Amino acid sequence: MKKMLSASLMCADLMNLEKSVRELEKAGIDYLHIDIMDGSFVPNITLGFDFINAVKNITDIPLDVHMMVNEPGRFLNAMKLGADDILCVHHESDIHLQRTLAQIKDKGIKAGLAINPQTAPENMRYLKDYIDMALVMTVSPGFAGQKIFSGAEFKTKHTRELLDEWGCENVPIEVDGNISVENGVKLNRCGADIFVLGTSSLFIKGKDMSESAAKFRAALQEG
Ligand code: S6P
Ligand code: MG
Repeated sequence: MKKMLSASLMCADLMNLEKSVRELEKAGIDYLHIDIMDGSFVPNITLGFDFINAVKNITDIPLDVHMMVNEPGRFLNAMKLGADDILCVHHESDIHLQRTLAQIKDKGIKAGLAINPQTAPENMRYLKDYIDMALVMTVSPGFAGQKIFSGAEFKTKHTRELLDEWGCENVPIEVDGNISVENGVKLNRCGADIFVLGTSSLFIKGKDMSESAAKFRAALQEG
């Protein structure tokens, strides 16, 4: 599977967002990762639906929306997303997850299913026909700048094995949280496909984003 980079916009300079998006286009970033929080599912509030729609209007880079909100199904009509975009909801956030994932797919958007560090990947089994991407959280969600959790590598590997066993060889695994070059290389070996890049590797003061992205890609290739 093609390895892809997703830039976490909550880590960008929000006062100069369009400039950052142009730099990310130049850097050949595959997705723009947009974290939506509600202050309840996670103890923080970041970006919102108007932000998503505004970004959508200024770039062709596909969006990778990470919903960290309770009952995300309430908000599916608030976002203008298309066939290349991913809308990812959390296993822990919705007791009618099957319905929510089916509704996302019915809208022609790619559906992602995210699991927190403590959630076993086996929980995705009966929803396997409704997911286009599995997001393995490598930190407890809510904040940038955290430390990767100790089970991240084993869990990524286990998730890959299960997806393959279920016939989901084409479903990519995204990893999100403290994806430094070093952690990215390790998780790549465990079967991760999409890497969310934030403060650990891409949004670093004084560093050129094209150079950082190229360095990350080269490290993945070297293995
Ligand atoms: C956090 C959110 C993430 C962060 C990203 C930041 O809950 O879901 O997408 O924005 O992890 O990256 P870093 O390198 O600061 O951990
Ligand atoms: Mg995220």
